[in-house]
Amino acid sequence: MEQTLRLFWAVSLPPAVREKLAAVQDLFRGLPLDVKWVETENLHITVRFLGETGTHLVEPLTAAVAERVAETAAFTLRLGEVGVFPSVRKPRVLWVGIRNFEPLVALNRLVEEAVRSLGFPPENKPYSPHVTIGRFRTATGARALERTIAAAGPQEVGEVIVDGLELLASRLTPAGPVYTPLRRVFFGGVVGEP
Ligand code: 3AM
Repeated sequence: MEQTLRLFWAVSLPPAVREKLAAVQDLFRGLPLDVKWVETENLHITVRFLGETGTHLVEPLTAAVAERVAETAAFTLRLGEVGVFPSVRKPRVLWVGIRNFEPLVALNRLVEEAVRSLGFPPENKPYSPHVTIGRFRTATGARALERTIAAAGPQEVGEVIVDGLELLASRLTPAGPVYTPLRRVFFGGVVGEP
């Protein structure tokens, strides 16, 4: 049987931005929430989740994405407000949003084309760019969460210059996911070490 890996494409975040996102998590740490905080080193922007994928597809996926982003220019993202999916009353995911998300939506479209060309089924929900900072197990503390988000307002998380994306393997463990970068694809189409 061929080995499979749980793959996704993501934009990585520089350490300084991840530290600032950890400070955003700290605003919520004192609340009675039933939440699993994303580890600082794991903070990222998902571009496209692929799921369990045969290892023979790593190279074709990399090549297909490199071809699609050959004409993409580097862009700068501004991170900011804090929000909750699907709603603050039924919290599942605590996220930090991206104010100028258009370039990420365009990038997602290119990656979508690339993965579809290799036979992956279409993503069944619209792409919504964000950084997940916490995952709720239950809705405990939803009211305190709502108040804290309103009081916190937009956060100064800084800017992220995006000049490429990474193919990551996610291994699920009882302690949380472990992400391993497999390939880095730079805009312009160059493939490098992650
Ligand atoms: O960092 P976020 O939360 O945006 O939610 C998962 C995470 O994205 C998402 O892929 C990223 C790495 O695990 N993900 C996990 N399972 C998924 C699925 N079945 C999924 N996205 C879409 N469909």
